[in-house]
Order: sequence, then structure tokens, then C-alpha cells
Amino acid sequence: MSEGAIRSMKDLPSTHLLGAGTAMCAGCGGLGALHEVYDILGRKTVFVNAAGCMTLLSVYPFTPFRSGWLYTSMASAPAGAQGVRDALDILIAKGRLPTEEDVTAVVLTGDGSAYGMGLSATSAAIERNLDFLYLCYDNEGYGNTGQQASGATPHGAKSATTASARGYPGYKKDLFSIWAAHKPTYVATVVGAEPLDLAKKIEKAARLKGPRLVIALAPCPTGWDFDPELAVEIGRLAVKTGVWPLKEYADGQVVHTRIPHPRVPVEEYLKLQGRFGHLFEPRRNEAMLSEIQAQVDKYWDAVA
Ligand SMILES: Cc1ncc(C[n+]2csc(CCOP(=O)(O)OP(=O)(O)O)c2C)c(N)n1
Ligand code: SF4
Ligand SMILES: [Mg+2]
Repeated sequence: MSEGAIRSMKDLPSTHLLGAGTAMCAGCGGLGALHEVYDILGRKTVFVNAAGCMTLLSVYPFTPFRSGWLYTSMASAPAGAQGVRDALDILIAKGRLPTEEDVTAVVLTGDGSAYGMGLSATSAAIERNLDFLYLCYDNEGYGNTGQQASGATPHGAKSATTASARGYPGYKKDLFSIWAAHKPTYVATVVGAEPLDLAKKIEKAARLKGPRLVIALAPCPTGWDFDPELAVEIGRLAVKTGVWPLKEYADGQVVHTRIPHPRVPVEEYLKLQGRFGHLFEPRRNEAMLSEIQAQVDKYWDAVA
């Protein structure tokens, strides 16, 4: 349909997030990934959205999700998805919802919920073999409340709660492996800056049933302190440096969907972001830079 023919909301393509983004930061990598995901999943979904930046998309009584949308507390989105799934199953069993009109329960949360506050509810939902798709946009911190460190914050990054010269002393949790250890149906990592890889994985996840996770690295200009126009470049560098491995888990096997070769030095990724600025100014922190590079090398040595 040409744009000229659009006269009402009903004329718009059914898979587009309506007007989403007006309340968000320019260059938001999480929103970029969500747009790409929504273009594929579309309207046959109910989004169960824990508190975080993406809840700002919906301002009562409006939401850009042209399907269902449910707000939950940070810890309980998978429990919310269970309620949605159960309700749909009851409606189908009673003949009040035709099977062909069934929809997918999609949990949408940031890393604060996915790696931390909601992990217990997630683990229990996988244990119950809940049929749901979990989409985590990972901006590596509690972005909505000012980028405090979360379980996804990388080693050495400055955040609102780790502002010392050393940055975050901990190490980013391996959520991919935590999920895979539960033996779910599917787990994948994506980034909006690699849209073909993302599309293949979302299409695959959409065809499957059971617990499925897609973690989208979400370059965050505000929290990571970079110019919004660099958002795509930073997403690509995360892959080219090997910092963000693109991979998937299914049937007990982990497969890397991109193997960066040769790998770009990690500092090319770090130096574009203010949160790592203390590793370069006023003088280079060689020990920390070498440690971060060594961690990435160790990961890929084990893959080869
Ligand atoms: C139990 C609880 N603690 C704190 C908050 C305040 N809060 C709202 S959004 C948010 C940040 C969530 O971080 P994340 O899940 O990573 O999403 P992001 O904000 O980065 O999009 C916090 C701490 C809350 N809503 N609930
Ligand atoms: S703080 Fe980061 S994740 Fe949140 S809307 Fe802004 S750019 Fe996106
Ligand atoms: Mg976050």
C-alpha cells in the first residue's frame, strides 16, 4: 500500500511499531533491535514488559504495540507470561479462541531484569517448559534509572555506581550459558547492527515452541556515553572485536553464526565509549586493556 492510501491506523502494515521512539534517546540500540524484531513477529504477540526504558514506549492509554501489552514489575515478567499463556490456552480449550488466532507471549525486559531481578522467575518458567519468547535488550546497566551497574555490566566500565578509576570490578554474567544450562528450546544472541543475522534468529525462534531467549546487545548512547550517530558502528565493532559473539543454542548444541576473523583489537570498540574513557586518559591503563583483550581471546581460543 502506498503511504498516500493510509487513512487510519488500520491501513498501516500490521507489523510496525506505531510512532515508537518519541520518548527515547536518539540512537537507542535497544529500540533499533526491537523495531527489527517487531517487524518480524508483528501483531500475533502479547508483549509482557518489565520496568525499564522500553516501558516508556507505552503511555496509558496508548501503546505502539499493535497487539497486547502488559506491564509487570522487574522480577515477574516470566510469571506474567505464564498468566497470558494460561489464559490463551483456556480460551482455546473452551473454543472461544480459534487455534489459528493464537498469539505468542513475548517477555520484553532489559538486562537488569534478565540477568538479575527476574532470573529466579525466568528459571522457574523454563523449568515449567513455558511456551514463551524472552527478548532481552542488553544495554549493560540499569539505563532507565541512570545507568547503575547490573549483572550485565562489563569489567572496567564506569557506571553511576562504579565511578571509581577502576570502573566496574565484576564481570558480565554469561546469561546465554545460564539459559542453555536449563536445556530450553532456543537461545540466541543478536545485535540490531547485524539485521540479517537477527532476522534469521527471530524467524527461527518464532517457529519453535517452549522457552526461547534472544539477547540483543543494545548500544546505549546515554549510558555508554557516545555520540548517537556511532550506535550502528559500535554494534558492528562489538561483533568484529569478538566482544559480543553471535551464536545460538538448539538441541543441546551451541553454534556461532559469525566467527570474526581476523578480530579487530578490543580497544577499537572501547575507545569510542566514554564509560571506558578512563582506560585511555589521562594515561593508558595497559594492565586493564590487556586483561579485557585476554578475556576475549580466551573465549575465541576455546571456540576454535
Ligand atoms: C524492584 C524494583 N527496583 C527498582 C525499580 C526501579 N527501576 C525501574 S526501571 C529500572 C532499570 C531497569 O534496568 P534494565 O532492566 O536493565 O532496563 P533498562 O532501564 O536498562 O532499559 C529500575 C531500577 C523497579 N521498578 N523495581
Ligand atoms: S538510556 Fe539507553 S537504552 Fe534507555 S532509551 Fe536511552 S539509549 Fe535507549
Ligand atoms: Mg539495562
